[in-house]
Amino acid sequence: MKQQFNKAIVRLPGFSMTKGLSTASLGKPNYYNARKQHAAYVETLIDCGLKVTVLKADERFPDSCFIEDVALCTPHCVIITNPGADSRKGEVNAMPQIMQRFYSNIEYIREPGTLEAGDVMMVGDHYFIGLSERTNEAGAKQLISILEKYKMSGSVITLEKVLHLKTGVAYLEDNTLVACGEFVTKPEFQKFRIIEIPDEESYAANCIRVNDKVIIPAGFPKTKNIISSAGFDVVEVDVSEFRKLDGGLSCLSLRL
Ligand code: CIR
Repeated sequence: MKQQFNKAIVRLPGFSMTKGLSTASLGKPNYYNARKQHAAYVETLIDCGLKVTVLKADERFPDSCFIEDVALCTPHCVIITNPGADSRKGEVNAMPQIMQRFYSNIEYIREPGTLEAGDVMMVGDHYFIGLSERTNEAGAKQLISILEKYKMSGSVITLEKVLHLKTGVAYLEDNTLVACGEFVTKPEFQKFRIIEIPDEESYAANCIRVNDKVIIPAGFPKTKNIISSAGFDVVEVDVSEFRKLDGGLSCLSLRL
């Protein structure tokens, strides 16, 4: 069954975003441009039919606009994560109160488990969990038991090069994956139709299917072409300021 979303939750970036974690070597993000880009991102989600809850910026946590990492939304429960990055651990404290508006079942990943939901890709009621520098085996194991409690399932994928699983792969529904680099040849993914993103546009592999549209980052013409030619309705959003912090399109929202 195709996943339909009707809500999204985002958190505005704060001035402190300039101190966010980064390996990108693309310079510091410009806060004012980031706010403009974020507003356009929210508009795009609204155009895709979502009701968007916009949380205020939390200056204590420079990476807190990447809200996808701190909660995994499933149709049956939400799992509040325990980020692997020390500077991000405190981001989760605000989440139970926010999520109780949307969920009656709230679960938690606890120490020694760490997990960031950018490492989790939903395919129907199965969840692929990337083992990364941020998500460890204990975290993945806890997540799998929680999923099983709600009659869902999970399995792990080991990452070699990228920050998060969804940095390099996205599920577009219809048995179709967008994948780049190490994910193109993963045995676990061979049962899917794989749309391969060329290495020079690898950033665009982090895209999201939201109802009838596929949202991709602006500035990646080959990706736009490839995904459109595969039959999807593609919309572009400029998230270049967030790219400077290794953040992709998916990281900026929780979709439920
Ligand atoms: C971080 O390193 O945690 C942030 N600067 C970027 C997080 C991006 N999130 C994601 O890929 N899911």
